[in-house]
Amino acid sequence: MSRVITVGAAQMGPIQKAESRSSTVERMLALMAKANDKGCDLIVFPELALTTFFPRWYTEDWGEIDAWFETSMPSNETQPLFTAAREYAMGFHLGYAELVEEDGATHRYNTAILVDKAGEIVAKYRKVHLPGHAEYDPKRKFQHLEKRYFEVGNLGFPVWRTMGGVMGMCICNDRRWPETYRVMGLQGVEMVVLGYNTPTVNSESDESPHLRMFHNHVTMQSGAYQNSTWVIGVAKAGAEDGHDLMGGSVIIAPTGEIVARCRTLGDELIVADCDLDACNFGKRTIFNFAAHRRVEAYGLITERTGAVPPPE
Ligand code: CDT
Repeated sequence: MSRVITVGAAQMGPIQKAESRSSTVERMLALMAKANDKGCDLIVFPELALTTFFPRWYTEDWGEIDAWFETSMPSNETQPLFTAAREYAMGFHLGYAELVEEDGATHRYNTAILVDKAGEIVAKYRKVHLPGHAEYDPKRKFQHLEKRYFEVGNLGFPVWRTMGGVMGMCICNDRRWPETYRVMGLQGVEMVVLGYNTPTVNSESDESPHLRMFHNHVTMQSGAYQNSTWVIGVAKAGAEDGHDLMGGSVIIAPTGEIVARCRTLGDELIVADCDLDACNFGKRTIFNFAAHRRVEAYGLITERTGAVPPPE
């Protein structure tokens, strides 16, 4: 018996600083309507899908920054997404900046949620691997201030049994780290959904856009193959106020193969029928963790953060 989830990867074109939340949500609703026409069970939106990628701008004015954050989910502006999910019986994944009062303090996270077909939030993830820097860096072509505006996520990498399978989430830079997928792989993950905002050029080097796209895909394809899981990677793409973000959104099978890929830098939906039972072969054979992993040799992975080469 197959367990097919029809997934729509909803790449979004640029969101300019001046674009309102409600205009962005209108664009997302149009993508949801398309996904419904194509029979999708789940639609995946990018990281920070409701706003421009604001960590590229430095400010010391937290009031200015907090305007990019959501203090409730759903909110008046995002409620239509939840209503559409219920109407279409289609789950969705959404990335957004979360401002929350917890344990008597204010916290800011780069967050993603999974909403089920009934329009209920069933899972929340907060980004663990925050890239960039915390202070203004005059040497960079542009800033990447995630370490300034967000705290490191405090929820780990859980998985959830929902949408008929074992689902996991991560966000953008997390996709480059093998630990991200392996922690979820050890919980039997069958589909990892993630969004990204990745500049087309490197702010610190002249790495080619082609190489950056290769790294985008090779990391997600390895994560999929080495854990025998589907990976859905969805970009916010195009030029946001003159800053180019790469596209290249993909749906990746548990074999590591790309089965669908976006071709534009705009709002674009790609769809694939993802059979969760296609994860079984890899999990039973070459990546049968119980049979083949050697934890006695992996201690450094959790004991050490930075690389320490042997003495000369
Ligand atoms: N949003 C995000 O995590 N972007 C990073 C860019 C890193 S460059 C400092 C990424 O890994 O794609």
